[in-house]
This record gives sequence, C-alpha cells and structure tokens, in this order.
Amino acid sequence: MSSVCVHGLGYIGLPTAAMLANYGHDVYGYDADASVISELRDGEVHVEEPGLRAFVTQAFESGKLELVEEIVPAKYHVICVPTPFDREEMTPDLSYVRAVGDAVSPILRTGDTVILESTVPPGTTTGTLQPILEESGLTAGKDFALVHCPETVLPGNIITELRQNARIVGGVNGISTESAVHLYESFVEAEIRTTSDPTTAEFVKLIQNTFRDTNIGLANEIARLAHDYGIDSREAIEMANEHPRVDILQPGPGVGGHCLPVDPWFLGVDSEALDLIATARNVNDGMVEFVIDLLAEELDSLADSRIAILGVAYKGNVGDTRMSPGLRLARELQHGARQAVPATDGGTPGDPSVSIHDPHVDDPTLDLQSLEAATTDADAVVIATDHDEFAELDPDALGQRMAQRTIIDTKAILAPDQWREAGFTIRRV
Ligand code: SAJ
Repeated sequence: MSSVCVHGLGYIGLPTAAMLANYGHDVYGYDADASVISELRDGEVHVEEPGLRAFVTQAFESGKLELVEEIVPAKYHVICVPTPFDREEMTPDLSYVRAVGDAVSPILRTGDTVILESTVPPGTTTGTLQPILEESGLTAGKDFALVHCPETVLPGNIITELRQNARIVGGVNGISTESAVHLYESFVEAEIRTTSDPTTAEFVKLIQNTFRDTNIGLANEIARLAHDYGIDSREAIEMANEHPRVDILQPGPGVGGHCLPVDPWFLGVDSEALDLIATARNVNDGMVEFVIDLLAEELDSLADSRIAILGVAYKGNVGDTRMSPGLRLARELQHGARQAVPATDGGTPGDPSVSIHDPHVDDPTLDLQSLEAATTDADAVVIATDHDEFAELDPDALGQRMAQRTIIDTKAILAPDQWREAGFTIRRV
C-alpha cells in the first residue's frame, strides 16, 4: 500500500481518493478551493452521485483518507483538476494543471510517480506538466515516473465504473507506466492497457468522448431528417440497430455535461483536421433550435405562450446542470418575459414565458418551481431530461393543469399512445 496525494476533490478526485483509501492506501485529499475542504470536514459531500456519501464516509472512518490544506509529499500524486475550454479562443485553460505542477515540483522526491487524470489536449503531460515538474531538478522517466491515465467514469455510475472500466495508462517510459499500473491494479477489476506514451493516452480519452458525441450528432441529424420525411426517428433508429454492425445512439435536445460538448474541441488545439467532429458538435448544439421549431409548429403563437421545461440537469437522474440542453432551451426561449434562468442578454418583450422544474437540481440561482407550479396554465411542456420521475407523469393530471395539451418529449420517455388517448399532441425528437 502506498501514500497517495489526490489533487482536486471534484467529480473524479473525490471518488478516486475514497476508492484508494477504501483499498488501503494512505490518501491525502487536497483541493485548492478551501471551501471544498471545509465542507467535507463538516460532513457535506458536494458532489451528487449515488452511493458517494457512504463511500466517502467509509474512507474517513477507516482513517485512510485525510484532508490536507497544503499538499504533502507522497509516493503517488494523482491529478484530477478541471481543464475548462474557451470555445471562442479554441484554447484550453491548463492553469489548474500548471498550479499542481508548481506545487508538486518543490516536494517531488526520487521514486515518486505523478499521474495526470484530467482530460487535456494531446501533448499536455509531456509538453506542459513535465517541464514544470523537472524544475525540481529531477528528470521524468529517470528520477520520477510521469504518466497520463484518463478517467472514464460515467456520472451516475462513478463508483462502479472506477472499479470496472478498463484503464489506459501511458507513461513517459516503461518504468513510469509500470508504477502507475501497480497503483490502479490495487482497485481496478478490469483490464489495464498501456500505451506507448502519455500523448496517445490523452488522445484515446478524447476520441472516446468524440466517438460518442459524433454518434449522437448522427442520431440528431437523423431525427431532423426523419422529421422532414414525417416519420418517427426512434422507430427508424431502433430498426436500423437490428443490423449487427449498426449502433446509432439516441437523439435528444442536445448534448450536455462537462465532457462530450467540450472534449472534441481539445483535438483541434494543435490540428486543423477537425471537420466531421466539429460538424457533429454544431449539429448537437443546434438541437435546441430544432426543439423550438417543434414548439412553433404546435403553438398558434410561440411568443405569447407559456412553456414549462421539465429537466434542466444535463442528463437523467443527475443534478448537474453544466451545459445542460434544458437550460439552453430556457435561455433561448425567454429572452425577455420572465427570467427563470439568468439571461445572457437583455431580451425582448413578447418572448414566451418559461418555467422550469427539476427534482434533481438544487440551485438557488435558478427560479426552479414545483411540477405543479411550473405546468399550471402551460401551453406546452417540454421534457428535456430523462429523469425517472418524468417517465411516470400522469397525462390526465398534467393535462387538467395545462392551458392546452401539447408535450414535446425530446428524450422519448413517454408512451405516445397513452398521451394521445389523454388528448395530448405529443411530438418526439
Ligand atoms: N446523450 C444523448 N444521446 C445518447 C446518449 C447521451 O443525447 O444516446 C446525451 C445525454 O443526454 C447528455 C450527454 O449526451 O446530455 C452526455 O451524457 P453521457 O451519459 O453520454 O456522458 P457523460 O458526459 O455523462 O460522460 C461521458 C462518458 N463518456 C463516454 O461514454 C465515452 C464517460 O464515460 C466519461 O468518463 C465522461 O464523459 C468524462 O468524464 O469524460
């Protein structure tokens, strides 16, 4: 068992720190945001994730997970910090990675291993992190091990996937790779694959998320095509997927979260070859407009309507609203009238009134309403997230509250016949 300092206690760092501790390592959890440490000390788990609270509590109670205000020397440094992306400038913000490098460099010892898990543009581990760490006077691959090992866990299933997903480990040399494999072997039940270098491992992570985003882009384009041909995209995709080598994902109101809408752009940082990938990104971002078109097709006057959006989390059964299609839809619809979400511009009078409801989201900056309040007198309801609660909506109860019975089910979670029988006009993406 080893000493491990985990840098960054967010969606990935916190479960990783708890996992390592629960498998017997001596873990020091550090976060540059002091409020994260103090909340955790007060027993607050700031990441909404099934089972995480109990998992973190177990780690604390075992005495194997200690929170630290300053980073400490350790055999392993595992870096799980955010790497935001500026879409306008096409530049990644690597300041958090650099800051960890600056902090680790003075305490780095011969024999230590530094692992970068954050998603980064190809070349970051060797091009950005390595020179900072070598300011210590030590050399990567010779005196200390340096590795990229991307995280691949799915929000909503993080603890299971930390153990069960295959890991990709790419060190600057064989000894580096071996050292990281040794750490992951202590809790990963799946295969641990190694790449020739850290840049390949970085690239692999990006093309995994790009594959999913581009595939969803295809599904979304199919949905628009199906609309023009007057057929149901879901039925067509389900039938197409009967072919043994076809596996089209599901269309929807767009792609949210902090990974899929962002990671493909990292591939374009040092390459001009982004073409299909960029197009798919733009198709996915354009789905909000498509949903608005569907509303406009069903409502006499979109501008004078009341629209209730159900689901502002970025996907089903999570509380995370980062880059959520539901919020984007709300913003696009309600440039003026009544601000359920802070507007990005001043807006104009005459836009539809929008109310939002999400049983999983707790965000005081949003004007979230109860299901009843959000849907009362609504001219249309848009299901923007596939929360389990929404699949169980009662058409009669909802219809009685609404001004007219129109529902846009962007995630195809409702049974259309049942809703039609209740007098609804139902449209799906
Ligand atoms: N979505 C669709 N159609 C689909 C599937 C998803 O529109 O058929 C939408 C979702 O509604 C959501 C968005 O895509 O808005 C992203 O959701 P997701 O569940 O596909 O993925 P994330 O962002 O929660 O997690 C992804 C995962 N990557 C892959 O599956 C390749 C996860 O394994 C990664 O660890 C994570 O990104 C990450 O951290 O990079």
